[in-house]
Amino acid sequence: MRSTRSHRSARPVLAVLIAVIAIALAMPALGGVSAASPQQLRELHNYRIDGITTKEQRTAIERTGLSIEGAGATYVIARGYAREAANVQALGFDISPSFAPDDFPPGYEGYHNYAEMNDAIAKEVAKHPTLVKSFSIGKSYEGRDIPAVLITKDAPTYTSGRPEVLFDGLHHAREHLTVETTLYIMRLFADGYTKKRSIRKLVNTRAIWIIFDINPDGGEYDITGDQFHYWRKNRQPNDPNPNVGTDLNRNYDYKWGCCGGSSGDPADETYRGAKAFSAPESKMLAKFVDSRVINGTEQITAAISFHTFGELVMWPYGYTFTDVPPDMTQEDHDTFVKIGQTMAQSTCLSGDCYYPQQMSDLYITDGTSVDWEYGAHHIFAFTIEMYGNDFYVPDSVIKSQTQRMKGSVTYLTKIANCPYQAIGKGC
Ligand code: 0X9
Ligand code: ZN
Repeated sequence: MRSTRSHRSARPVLAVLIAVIAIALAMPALGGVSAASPQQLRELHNYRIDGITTKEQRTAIERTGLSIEGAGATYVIARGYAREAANVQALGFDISPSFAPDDFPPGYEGYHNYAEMNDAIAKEVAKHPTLVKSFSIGKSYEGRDIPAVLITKDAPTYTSGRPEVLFDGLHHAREHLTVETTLYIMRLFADGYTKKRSIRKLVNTRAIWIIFDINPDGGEYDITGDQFHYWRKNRQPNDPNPNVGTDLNRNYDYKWGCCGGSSGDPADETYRGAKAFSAPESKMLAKFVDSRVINGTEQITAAISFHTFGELVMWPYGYTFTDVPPDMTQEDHDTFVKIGQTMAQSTCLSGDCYYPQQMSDLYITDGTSVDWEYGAHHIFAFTIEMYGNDFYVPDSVIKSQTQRMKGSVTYLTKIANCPYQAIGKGC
């Protein structure tokens, strides 16, 4: 089935121009991005084309220049350039990006790569179809779905009416332990429903949203090849600058780039992007949170964004050293501190406890998800920096270190009906 890529005829300038316009128009369907970047145009990609059953169809695909690498009963996997994919689409075929699975090395096999994470989610939905509903909040830059679940007692039909919480993982590609944590949270609530009364009560009375992996392109890139890449950002090009990636946790539209807590240089690890929400991944998370505003009220009242490492429980703001700036009330600050301290206390393992502090006590950041969630939506949102003295902790610690989050997760979910109860006040 493998074809050669040796003979290609030169195209007249006009035909190339038309092809580039066609690709730009086709890219949203193919890659979930608004236009093909010059870098994308130069790179080879894998595609899946569905509804392919005949030799005539396969021949038509090969004639566009795409190279068929393998075929199933009703589909083919092909490799080639975006312009060729656009030609296939123009012929009316059902073409989408396809990703070769990458995997964790020995000692880390217990971690889930993107495909394994999706399988784990699908399995949990199959196990508990009335409690767990899975969906995608949108596409990453490279076109991967950003998977999410809703967990509540009647998830498939739930629309609103219960206090809601949000847990997210993998803003930073190399922080793989956070995907394990979001998967753990899913099982904690879904599998715990029949086993533990306190969990059942939470699932019956709260709506729990989990966004497992907000940076799937970065996460997969980080595990390609035979060594970890220490990758942090997403995989969005910054043409014509050759450096790839935006730090998703500097790209949110709250005090974006305000305060020296991010970089304007694409070469830097904390590059904030060309503008707020220039990265599709942060934009999709925000769009999802925005979508939970119902009759003018944000339904999500509390959230945790998981990162590694440092064993910290942190509250907003990151953009200023001031504890109670004009865009925070004293009451909210006191509530943040109390919840943060309580969550930190619940993490103690052999006398080792996470440390509670304001985000800026670590360093100033601007454009973080948590600043945006509180600043724009008044969500009691926390950053938790999990266990580790490196990003790549062996899979032997996954169980104990994800379970260590149980107290924080259940406490925050419990008080989501009125977070001010943490300081003895009502709502
Ligand atoms: O810098 C970040 O985005 C987070 N740390 S990490 O090592 N996971 O990259 C911290 C975000 C919280 N904000 C502040 N500490 N200011
Ligand atoms: Zn991080």
